[in-house]
Amino acid sequence: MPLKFVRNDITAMDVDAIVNAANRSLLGGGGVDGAIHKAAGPRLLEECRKLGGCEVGEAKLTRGYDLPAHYVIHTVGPIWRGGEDGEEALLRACYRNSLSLAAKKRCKSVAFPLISSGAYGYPKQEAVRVAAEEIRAFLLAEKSGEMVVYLVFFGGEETEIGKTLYPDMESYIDDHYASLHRSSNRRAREWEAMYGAARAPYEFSSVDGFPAEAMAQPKSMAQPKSMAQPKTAAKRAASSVDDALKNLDEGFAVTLLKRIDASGMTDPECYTKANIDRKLFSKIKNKKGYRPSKQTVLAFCIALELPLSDTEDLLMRAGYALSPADKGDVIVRFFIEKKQFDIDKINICLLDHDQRLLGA
Ligand code: AR6
Repeated sequence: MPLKFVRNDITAMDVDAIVNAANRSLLGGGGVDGAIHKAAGPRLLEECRKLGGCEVGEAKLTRGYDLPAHYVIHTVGPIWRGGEDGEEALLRACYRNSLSLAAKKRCKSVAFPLISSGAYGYPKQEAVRVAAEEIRAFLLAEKSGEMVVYLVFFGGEETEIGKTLYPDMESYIDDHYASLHRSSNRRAREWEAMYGAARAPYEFSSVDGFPAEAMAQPKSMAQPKSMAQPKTAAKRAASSVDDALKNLDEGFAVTLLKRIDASGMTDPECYTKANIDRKLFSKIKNKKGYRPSKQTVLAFCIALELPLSDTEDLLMRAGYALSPADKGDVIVRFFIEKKQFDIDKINICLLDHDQRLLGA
């Protein structure tokens, strides 16, 4: 049921069906169409010849032949003519019709390229928005809840969604992440001058608003063995540790479930919005001591539209913190501060910056 953004050559994807951005003849062409025909071998063209072409917005299915994918769904995107020619409705129809063909064939995994966004000139970030909206709407309505849909970005393809929709994002990253690295480099140089390169520690300066715990400690601050505590003091420390353990805060799973109840969402509404599949959610809910990944925790925070302080609390309960040393964290923090909780937009910005994506 999740929508996943990946960078890949679609012909290499081992899924039930890949979608081809074809032309109306269905007899092959350049771009992804050419790549699919080349990888599938000549039998694909033979089958395509029997299909009698395809109208814009519609979709037809063939076998995948030499491809790892079992099927190819051929759809014909609109040519971009400035946006006043019904392009968006036609592009939406491409995704809808391809997905319903895939569902009819009981496909559990489908991969799409960014239809129309190459030779047909559809502006890339608009093409991504339409694709993500249509796929998500389909997945929300899907009865079986089993399909995984990939939106495939090719090579270094960038959507620049961050730069265009959020022009202040790059300067935010620069202020919170790049400046940190600049100052850490400066500190490293100072240490090098004093102690030589071999001893220069990995040290961060404090950065506005980020908790001190998120900062790495220089190795030189670790307590030497000779400073170990005497036995009685150790005993006292042990009993106070026991006391402290008795008063442990609620763990991640309990807090998450309470927050879902408080939000008014059902569990499936929440994990779908978080781009998490049912299996993972039930692991979190039922498996005692299960520790989800940081990206999973953040996905729930975004789905629940939590403000920064609550996000930090939920992260902490799973043993994580937002770090200024992590570009992905800085990007997520930017969206939370802006109260922008669209996980697809966040993931596309993360992908543009080569960071790990939220959710499944
Ligand atoms: N894997 C994944 N995505 C790819 C691949 C690949 N191997 N190759 C290209 N893309 P385009 P369109 C991306 O031009 O705009 C053909 O000649 C590419 O970066 O393939 O719908 C047809 O026969 C872009 O994001 O398709 C039609 O005549 C996306 O696929 C016409 O082009 C779509 O680019 C269709 O044009």
